[in-house]
Amino acid sequence: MANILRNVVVKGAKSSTRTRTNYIQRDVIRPTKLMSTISTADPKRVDPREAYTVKLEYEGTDTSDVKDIVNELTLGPGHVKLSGLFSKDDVDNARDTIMYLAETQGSRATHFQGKGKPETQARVWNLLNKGQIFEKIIQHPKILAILDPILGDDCQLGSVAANVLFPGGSGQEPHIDYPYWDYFSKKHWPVPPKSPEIQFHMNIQVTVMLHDFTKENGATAVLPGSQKNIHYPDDADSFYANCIQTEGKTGDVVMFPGLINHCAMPNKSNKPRGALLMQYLPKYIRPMEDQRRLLQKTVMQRATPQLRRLLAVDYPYPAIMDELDPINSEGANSDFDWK
Ligand SMILES: O=C(O)CCC(=O)C(=O)O
Ligand SMILES: [Fe+2]
Repeated sequence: MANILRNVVVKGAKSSTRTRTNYIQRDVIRPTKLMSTISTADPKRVDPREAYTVKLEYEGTDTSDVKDIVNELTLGPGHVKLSGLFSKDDVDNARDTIMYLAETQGSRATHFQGKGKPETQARVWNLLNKGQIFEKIIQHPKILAILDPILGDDCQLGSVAANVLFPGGSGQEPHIDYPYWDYFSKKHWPVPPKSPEIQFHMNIQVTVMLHDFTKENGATAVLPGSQKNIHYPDDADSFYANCIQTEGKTGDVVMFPGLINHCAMPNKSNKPRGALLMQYLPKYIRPMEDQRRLLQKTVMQRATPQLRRLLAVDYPYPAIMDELDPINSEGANSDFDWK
C-alpha cells in the first residue's frame, strides 16, 4: 500500500506543524473560489491512488525505430506521436489523480497563460511526490532510449507536471520551453545561439495525453521544423497560420524538442483536456523543479537506479572541492562512477 495518499495537512508555509505520511501536500487542501468556478470537486471524493497498485512493468518497449524517431525530432518536423506505451489502467490512474489534485489543491502558478486572464488552466506541479504512477511513466524505457542520444545518456528529469485546460480555457502564448523561455529578450543569452551553432539540445518535452487531444479541446499546437533554429514565436498570427495541432488518443505520447514553437490551444469543448508534461534536460542544465529538495523519503527509498539517475541524485556537482575525497575524480581513468 505504498502508493496511498492520506490527506496530509501542512499548516502555513512557515509553520512546522506537519503530519507525515506517504505524500505531503505543501498547503492546506483548500479549493479557492476561483477554482470552484471551474471544478466540480466533491470534498468527499475518493483519492484515485488508494485503489490502484502500480506495477513497474512496461509495454511498447520495442526500440527498433529509435534512430528514425531521433532523426524526425532533430532534423525532421520536430514532433512524433507514440502509441501503446501505457496501459489504459495506468493512464486512467494518472488522469484521475491529476484531476483529483487539480480540483482540490487550490490555485497554483500557471504557465504562459498571460496576465490578468481568468484562471481556466490548472497546473499540478512536482508530481513525483504525488503518485507512484508518475514514477513509472517518467522512466518508460522507450522514451529514455529516444532521449539518450539527443540529450546524453546521463540526461535528467527537469520537471514532471500536468496542465489541465478547463472548458473555455484560453490556451497559451506560443513559446519555446525552459531553459530557452526567456529568449524573447536576447540579452539573457550571451551569444546569439542560432542553428547550426546550437549543437546541443537542452530540452525534450514529452507529453502524455490524459484525454483524447482534438482541435476543439486545445490539442498542443506545434510549428513543424521550428526546432531547427532558435526563435521566440513573437509573431502569434504567423504561428497560428502555420502550426498544426497534435491530435491523438488518450494515452498517446507526443515528444518534441523544447525549441519547437508551440503552445496549448484554446479549449472550446465542454470537457477538460489534461496533459502530463515531462521535461528532460542534459545534466548540465539547472532543472526547473527542485525535485531533489522536495522528494519524499519514501519515493527516494524505493527509487530505481534509473530514477536516481534521472534525478541526478548521485551527481556530485556543484561540490565543495576542498571537501571531496583526495582522489582523481574526473576523467576516463578516474574513480568517478556516479552513473
Ligand atoms: O498543455 C499543453 O498542450 C502544452 C503545455 C506547454 O507547452 C507548457 O506548459 O509549456
Ligand atoms: Fe511549452
